[in-house]
Amino acid sequence: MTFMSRKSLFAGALAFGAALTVSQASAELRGWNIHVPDYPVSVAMDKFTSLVEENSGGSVTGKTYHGGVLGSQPDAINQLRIGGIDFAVFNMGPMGPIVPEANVVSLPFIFKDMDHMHRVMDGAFGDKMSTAMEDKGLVALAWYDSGARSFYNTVRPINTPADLDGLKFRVMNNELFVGMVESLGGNATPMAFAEVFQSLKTGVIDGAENNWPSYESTNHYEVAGYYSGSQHLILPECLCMSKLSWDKLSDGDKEIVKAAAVESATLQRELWAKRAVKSREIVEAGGITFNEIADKAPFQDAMAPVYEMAVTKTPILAEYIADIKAVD
Ligand code: GTR
Repeated sequence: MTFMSRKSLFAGALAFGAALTVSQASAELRGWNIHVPDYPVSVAMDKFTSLVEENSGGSVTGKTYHGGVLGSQPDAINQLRIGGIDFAVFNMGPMGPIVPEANVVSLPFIFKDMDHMHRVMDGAFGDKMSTAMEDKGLVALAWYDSGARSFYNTVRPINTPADLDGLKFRVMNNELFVGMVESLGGNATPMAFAEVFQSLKTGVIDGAENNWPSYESTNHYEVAGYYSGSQHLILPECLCMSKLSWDKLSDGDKEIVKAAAVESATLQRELWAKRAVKSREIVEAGGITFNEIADKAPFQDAMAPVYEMAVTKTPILAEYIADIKAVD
């Protein structure tokens, strides 16, 4: 064999190797996640991909890109719909602009508590929501937890709606949340999650709202030390797959993916419960001022225009609200 032919053989082998890598890489499902790698959502998503890989004997593989490196949630929802990313865990709050039916879970105080939310989402209502999402290209595989969201800010404790007066709060991308803050007398600005820390620090906003784990994992507690237990939103999160990616799977692989998602949700809920306690301890040790809100009725009463706005825009929500209320 001449030097030349050995060289071309080597080049051929390299090209073959590269082609393999490319095709393997394109077969790997890409997952979007906004959270840091040790967050309950992130650990559960890693469990999901490892179960899928193991149970499919490696025919389906996936990797989750944590920390929001693939962009903000509103962009990622659109990316998922067109197959730019294959799976993701989305908070249902910013889902409303794409799936109007999803706005029902973004109605403040719609769920009595976390257990009630689980009973609703794990029952027939969850299936109804999945159907609405599938019509928009999103296959809901399982429901994750994200606790209850409360207001926090840099200025003062909130005990009554009047305490929001003159304060500017970041909200997630959904006009219902703008309505929610404005109905309480505050100002609201939709903003990407990743921008909140800097905006709190520089005074672009005075506050935001979130659950204990996100308040802690983002370090927002270091710059906005008044956390008031309004618990106005209990939002489920969805482990979703792009319908385009889902439709490419064999029936057997679909079953494997679905089962892995459900198993990962069980883990996520366990991790969530522990992290909520731990995060609260961390922020309290970090010196935040927490107050319970003794009387939540004025906050709840102020939400009437938000419910009205939602139902006027999407009349079927009247039925969905009744569905949720009918679950004990
Ligand atoms: C978190 C949630 C994220 C994101 C974030 C936010 O609690 O898990 O998906 O929605 O809140 O406020 O944007």
